[in-house]
Amino acid sequence: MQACGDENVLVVVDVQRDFCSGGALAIEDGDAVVEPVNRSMDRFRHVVLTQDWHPPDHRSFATQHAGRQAYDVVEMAYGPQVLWPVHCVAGSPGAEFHPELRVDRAQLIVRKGFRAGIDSYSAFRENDRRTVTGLTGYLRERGFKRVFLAGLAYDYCVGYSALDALELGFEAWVVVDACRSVGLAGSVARMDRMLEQAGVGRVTVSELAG
Ligand code: VGL
Ligand code: ZN
Repeated sequence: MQACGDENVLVVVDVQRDFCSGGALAIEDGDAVVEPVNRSMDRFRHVVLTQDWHPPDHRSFATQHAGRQAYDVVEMAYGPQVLWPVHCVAGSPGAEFHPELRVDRAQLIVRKGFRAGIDSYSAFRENDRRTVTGLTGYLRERGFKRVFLAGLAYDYCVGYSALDALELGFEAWVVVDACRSVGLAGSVARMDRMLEQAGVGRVTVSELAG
């Protein structure tokens, strides 16, 4: 799988302290993505990073819902929403990228989830499916055809970004060994199924030819 061409871009999703060990929404083995993500970046000429970036009163936080707990699901105006522990608060240490992530390779950093009322899993469109981040326009304007995705978490932000990439007219590939999952009930199997049905490709880091 050719990676280095000018039609290919690697989008590295949310490799931030709060999703790694000791973080507020620590993903099991989350730190383990840093090495394969850095190795993937070596294969690409073009890299974009995303950063989950929430106000302290974000509606995806369980603390904003009286009587609810983290990982409960509530109905929002735009549909069901998982409630998360407070995480990736804009400007806080937990929102920083993992210290070993090769941030210097990024040509663009996209922040998402900064509107208090809407969560954003996809790097392209927020959970209401109408509010856009601007990434589609950026990637189209730069002439990219193929979007590769890696990072955290496979079953949420990586997966929904891949589905959107495809729906918005790009080819989409997930670099599977450069991702880890949150792993709520059934979430990994559900995302596996959605990606397969949509036609998102799966590739490993070692299959990426630079
Ligand atoms: C994410 C839950 C809440 C992710 C972000 O990056 O997958 N998951 N915010
Ligand atoms: Zn978040």
